[in-house]
Amino acid sequence: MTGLRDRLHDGKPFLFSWMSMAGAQLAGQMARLPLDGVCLDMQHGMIGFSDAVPMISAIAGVSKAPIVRVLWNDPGLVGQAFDAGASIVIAPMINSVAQAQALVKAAKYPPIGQRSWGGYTMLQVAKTTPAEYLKMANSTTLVFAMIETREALDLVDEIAAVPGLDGLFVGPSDLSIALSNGAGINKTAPEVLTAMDKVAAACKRNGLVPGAFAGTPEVMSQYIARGFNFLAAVVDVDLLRQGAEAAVKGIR
Ligand code: 3PY
Ligand code: MG
Repeated sequence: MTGLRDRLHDGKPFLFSWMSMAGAQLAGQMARLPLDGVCLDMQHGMIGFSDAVPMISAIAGVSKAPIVRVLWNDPGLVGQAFDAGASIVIAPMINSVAQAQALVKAAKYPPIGQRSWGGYTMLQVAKTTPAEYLKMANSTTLVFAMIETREALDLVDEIAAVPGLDGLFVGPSDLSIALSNGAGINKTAPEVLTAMDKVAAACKRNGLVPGAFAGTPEVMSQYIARGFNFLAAVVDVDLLRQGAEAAVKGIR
């Protein structure tokens, strides 16, 4: 998407919904919410590739950013998500410089990486020709490495310095499990917030966009206060439950 990179670098909160459920109709509705994009969670969600293709088109169809969190840092999956029209790919569990370099290699065309050419839906979504797409893709499609382990945290400055990476994305659930040695999930535990300061500083030093999964307004406002601006704000399943709870509150 043209303008997306500048929008993410302008520092203002870029808030998106997080989808676990499959369905193009549902994705179209989610894309109409007052948010900036929709992320398909293909790691822990119930969304396969043939589900994702029409969902991405439905999101792009209302000029919102289609984002995909891929199942794993696998070059095939990263290329496939971009070929299907994703504007942003988030890859889980990036724990070394080599893994971050492999991610960039899969996500960017030469001279930055080695993304393989092909795919038709990306051209339909971008409404452009192959020649134009090739010219603009390295700057209009963005790739985020997830920081969610102790190893990643220890190496966060080195990972952030990998050329071609556009941003870091904190997975606070996994990070809190790691930092508490498995004791629990706490997205705003003091050690998690301290770790997030380290991630935000690494982003700042390297010109990367700082992102994180938030999921609730309380968590989100704490992350925004720490400099994060690319944020998963709401989750489809939670919205349904919260809506139903609000609808019957006081009645039963
Ligand atoms: C995490 O918090 O670990 C994530 O991967 C985001 O859901
Ligand atoms: Mg995670």
